[in-house]
Amino acid sequence: PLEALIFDVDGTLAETEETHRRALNDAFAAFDLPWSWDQPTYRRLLRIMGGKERLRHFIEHDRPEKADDALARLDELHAAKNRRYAELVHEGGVTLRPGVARLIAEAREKGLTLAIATTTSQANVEALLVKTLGPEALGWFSAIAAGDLAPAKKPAPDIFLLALRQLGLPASVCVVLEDTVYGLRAAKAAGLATLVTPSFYTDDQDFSAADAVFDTLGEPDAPALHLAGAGVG
Ligand code: XBP
Repeated sequence: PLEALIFDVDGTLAETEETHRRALNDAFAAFDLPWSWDQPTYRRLLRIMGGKERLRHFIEHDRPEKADDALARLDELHAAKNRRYAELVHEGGVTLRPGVARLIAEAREKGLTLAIATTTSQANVEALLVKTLGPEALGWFSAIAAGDLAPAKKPAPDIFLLALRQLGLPASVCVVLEDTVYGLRAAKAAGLATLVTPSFYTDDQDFSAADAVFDTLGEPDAPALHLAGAGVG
């Protein structure tokens, strides 16, 4: 029987990657780096999971101007990007994807356990949950496996195995919600059933290994539907 839902964060709970990209570009400017990542560049770099790993890959492989300066300040640069990301989330720049809030509410009503397994940092996860679901939401998740708690990032299974250890549950009673093929591979390698909702940057990926693929977890927000239904026509 199903006992727990394990959520990925970026792209699954919310379309956060454009906010990460904006925060990165703002951090580049703040560090006097004459770089700007456009959407095609970011799509290419998203193959590398983890913000810091992605930055390092860009610096070492693309060799942009001021590469060595940036490499020496990589930790600082990534921390500045995450501070900016938290600010943008706090300003309301990110909303949950359709159906996410409803699924979380229904899961709680049914007594299911909730968990998170993500490549992004704990601070980024908390900023998103607090802003979109309220401060009490932090207490709804029995496990938050995030960022560097697992040194090997997705597609390695480590972050999901960590979430399972924190929950004290076997993979057989959990379902993962993911949006990337790297997350799907990681979850599958941990022995977990996986439902995929492709996102803005991942809708061209191969999800044939998924147990289910849905466009979204639910219908567009009820108020919008209601407004459309009550249209002046
Ligand atoms: C997605 C990622 C993250 C974000 C940026 O992780 O790879 O790196 O793009 O966040 P997931 P950080 O889908 O597992 O949530 O800069 O904090 O890594």
